[in-house]
Parts: sequence; structure tokens; C-alpha cells
Amino acid sequence: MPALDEVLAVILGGGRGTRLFPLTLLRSKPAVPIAGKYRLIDIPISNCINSGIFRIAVLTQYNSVSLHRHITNTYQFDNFHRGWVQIWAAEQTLSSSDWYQGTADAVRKQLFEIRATRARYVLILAGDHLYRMNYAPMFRQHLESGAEITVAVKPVPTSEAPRFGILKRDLTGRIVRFAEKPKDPDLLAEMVSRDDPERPYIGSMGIYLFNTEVLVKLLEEHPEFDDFGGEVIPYAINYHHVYSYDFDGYWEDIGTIRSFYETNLALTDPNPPFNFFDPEFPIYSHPRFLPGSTIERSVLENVLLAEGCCIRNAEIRRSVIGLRSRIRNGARIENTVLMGADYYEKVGCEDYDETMLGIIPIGIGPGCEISGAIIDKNARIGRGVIIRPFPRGTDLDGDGWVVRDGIVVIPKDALIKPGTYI
Ligand code: ADQ
Ligand code: ADP
Repeated sequence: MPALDEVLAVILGGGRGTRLFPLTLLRSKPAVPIAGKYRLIDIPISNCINSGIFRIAVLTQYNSVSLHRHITNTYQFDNFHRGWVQIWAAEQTLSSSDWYQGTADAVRKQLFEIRATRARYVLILAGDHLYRMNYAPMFRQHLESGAEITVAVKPVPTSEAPRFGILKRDLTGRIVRFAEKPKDPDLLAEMVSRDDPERPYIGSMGIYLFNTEVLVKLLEEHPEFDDFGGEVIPYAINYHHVYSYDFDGYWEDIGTIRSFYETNLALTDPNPPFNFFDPEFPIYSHPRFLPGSTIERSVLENVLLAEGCCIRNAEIRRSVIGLRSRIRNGARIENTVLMGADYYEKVGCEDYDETMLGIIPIGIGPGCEISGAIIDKNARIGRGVIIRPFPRGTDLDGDGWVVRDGIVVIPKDALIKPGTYI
């Protein structure tokens, strides 16, 4: 029976990343930090490693320096191991000068590299999902069912059906209908396939296992297909054995500012829906040599606190406090994702000394009151800044800050002047 080392994982690292703007302003989507100390790409890569898949390619449009550094510094296998993690960036070639047009086009443009691996199976994964999944049982089912393509699926509630690929299947699990993001009420009514009134639909998770030859054939014979969900899968079910694989664990799409924000904050709950403490299925990331966080005279309630932080006389509730964060005297932070910093400056934790640096120091200044925000890395928030959330659905572009779906986002390296009210 074929083994998992015949599987190549291809992670779709994101198109232009507009839905996560401005977190993707200076970095490619897979490099966006999550949960205080990881990056989005750590999730699918860790799932692959824990499943026994060691050849992993990350497709991205921006071969950004930070993603490259993160991957090369983090995922190195030793000389006696055949594994690798590579970035395959959109590039101009003699045959094409375009960027990736969609998910299938991104994979098509790397068929040469895919063939060169000689892998018999290609597992296609998204780069912006938070979930823990062992792909080995899916691979086993793929072989046993005689599938040429297997799509991982989960039950979906009515409210979410329009943002999924919704499918119907026969008793053997073979997919017989597929509607990408159905909006039409009649079509939605036809696509109901579960008895459960809470989750009456079966939705594609955007995770596909292909026999390599079928993938190559579909993409080469149909240059007009740009997307897997929109074109390749709906076509393939008529001509190939396309099966579904059931997954019912925690799974969240974190491709928008709102879902990114809520998924991060959910990690601060006493029993978070996603467990980073799993002894058997760890999530890997860049190893760092940071000091433990120090906290002085503060109140922390439901806080996910990363290492290397200093917190002085602050009140923090339901927030993620990322690596190397500095939170100064009297600050109050609530419902906020603070990503932290890439480096320390030459001022102590206690000091808020502009004269020494000639600029407001990185971190949250004394007396700030911040709620409902995402504060990207290395932000310099001046003394007494007040940030409050906007009503849901609000989108605004301010001076050095933006609002997306009501959430205030302070971009990486931004400076917010003392006393600013947002
Ligand atoms: P979406 O998530 O809306 O639907 P899509 O925007 O195609 O699909 O993104 C899938 C993944 O590919 C994401 O991780 C995205 O960042 C990445 N991606 C998008 N364009 C890319 C490009 N040009 N180059 C590289 N990566 C790119 C899909 C399916 C649905 C399914 C949902 C589940 O189409 O059928 O239900 O996923 O979330
Ligand atoms: P990760 O990128 O995984 O978060 P680190 O936390 O170790 O890795 O560092 C973040 C990045 O910031 C690194 O690439 C590091 O080289 C860079 N960096 C470190 N110190 C400084 C500095 N003083 N100025 C600018 N960048 C720095």
C-alpha cells in the first residue's frame, strides 16, 4: 500500500491578501502572526509534520522576506531526513508573466515543480485555517475507496452555507453535486443533505487530496479553470471518482479581519476551542530565546500571554498579548489582539522615554485605554491614547489606523501620537 511519503503537501498561501489588509500590507498572508507567538503557516505545516507528510510547498504571491526567514529558520530537517519545506512564489517565466489568478491557477503554475517531486499524491491545503487534523486517515480512506480526488468536509449551519462549497453525496460517500458558495434560496433548499436542523449542509473545507496524474490532467486540459472550489471540483465530479472525507473537529477559517480577531480572542477563553497544549499534536514555530514575561501590580483576566513581555501596573482583560509586548504604567486593555514586537529597544520596561530614543517607544504607552483592536507588531502607541471599537460593519481609513468591520487595526510599525482618540 502506498505510504504517506508519497504525498506532497501544497499549501495555498494566499492571493493578494486583501481580506486581511492591513495585516498583509508588509508581509504575505502565511506570515501573519496568530495566538501571540505563531504564524498562520505554522498550523498547516504542523498538521503535515504530525501526520507524517514531510514534503511541503507553500505557494505565495509575495515572497516576502519575513515568510522566507520564518520558514528557513524554523523548518529544517536534518541531513538524514528526506523532508523539506519550500516557498514557491509566483514568478515570471518564459511561458507566463501573470500572477496566480486563483487557487487552481496557482497550482497549475507550479506543475513543473510538482512533477519533479515524483509524488503520487498531492494534498492541497489552505493557509488560513485554524484546526488540528491528522491527514493520515484521509489518505487511507482515499486509497481504500478508490478515489481519484478526496475532499475533506464538515457539517455546516444554514447561516454559513453561502460562504462554503456545498455538496451532496451518495451512500458510498461519492460526491454527486457541488455548488460553490450557493446564494440562491432554491439551490440552497436543494442542497440540504443532513437531518440535523442545526447543521443541515455538508461543506467543503477547501482541503483536497488528488492523485497527481488526475490533478495534472485537469489543470493542463482546462487552462480556463482558475479555482478549485469554483471550477475544478464541480467539473471533476462528473468525470472522476471524487469522494468526501468527514471531519468534525474544531475548524475555523481566519481569512478575514473579523474571523481573525474572534478566533484569536477565543483562545483566551478558559476552555478554548483550539488547544495549543496538546501533548501529541504540537504546533511548531520559530524557536526563540526570550526571557519569561514579567508582570508587576497588574490584573490579568483571560489573557493569552506570550514570552518576553513586560507589563507594569496594567489591567488586561480578554486579550492576546504577543511576544515582547511592553505595556506601561496604568494602561487598560480589553478585547484586543496585541501582536507584540520583533525586537527590544534600548529603553527599560519602566521607561517611556522619548528623549532617549527620539521617538515614542514600541509598546503601549502609560495610561492608554484600548479595546476592540488589533495592534500589529512594533506599533508605538503614545501616552494616553484611547481606542474604542466601532459598530460592526464599519470600514474607515484613519491617519495611521484603519477600521475593518468595526475592529480598529493599527498596522505594523505605526506610530499613534500621545492623546489620540480613535
Ligand atoms: P475560499 O476560502 O473562499 O473557499 P479561496 O479564496 O479560493 O477560497 O481560498 C482558498 C485558500 O487559497 C486560502 O487559504 C487562500 O488564501 C488561498 N489562495 C487564494 N487565492 C490564491 C492564490 N492566487 N495563490 C495562492 N493561494 C491562494 C474555499 C473553497 C470552498 C470551501 C472553502 C472552505 O473554494 O469550496 O468551502 O474554501 O474555507
Ligand atoms: P519571528 O520572525 O519568528 O517573530 P523573531 O521574533 O526572532 O522571529 O524576530 C523577528 C524579526 O525581527 C527577526 O527577523 C529579526 O531579525 C528582526 N529583528 C530583530 N531585532 C531587530 C531590530 N533591532 N530591528 C529590526 N528588526 C529586528
